[in-house]
Amino acid sequence: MIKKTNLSDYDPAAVPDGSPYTVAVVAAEWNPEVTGAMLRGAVDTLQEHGVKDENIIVKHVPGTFELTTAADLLLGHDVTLDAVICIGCVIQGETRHFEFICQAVSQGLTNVAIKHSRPVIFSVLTCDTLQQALDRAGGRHGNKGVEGAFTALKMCKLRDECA
Ligand code: DLZ
Repeated sequence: MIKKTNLSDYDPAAVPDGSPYTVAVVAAEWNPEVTGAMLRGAVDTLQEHGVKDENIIVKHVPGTFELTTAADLLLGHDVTLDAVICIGCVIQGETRHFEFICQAVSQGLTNVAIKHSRPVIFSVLTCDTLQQALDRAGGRHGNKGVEGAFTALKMCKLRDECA
């Protein structure tokens, strides 16, 4: 049987020291009870792993669709930025908007990461219901903002190793 793991139950000792890094966290304002909890989880986790307060840059964008532009602008503006964690929550509605936003942001963030050769973390929930999202924003399925933070630090370390 394959063991299912919840990344929020991570081993803190396996996360690299964050003290050398500058990390931006961008959160979408749609579904703020979800993205706010993920943002807090991400920032708390970065701090717990040694990222200095002055090296944590928090920005907000109107919706998940805007995460791509924000990540590109931040990485283009600041060459000392080591990673961007992008936090959003898209919930299926009556129209096909959901599909277009999810497709655009997943492809868009991948493109931005490759363009700038720096980690861009996809902390975007794509859910059928608000409850599914809350379950993943500090609920029974952990906090995907927390997972975004330690993923960012692991990717920063990998980038250092490849320099
Ligand atoms: C328009 C829209 C819709 C319908 N749903 C969501 C959503 O569930 N989550 C989210 O973050 N944003 C949503 N948006 C807004 C888009 O992301 C975007 O802000 C607008 O289309 C303007 O570009």
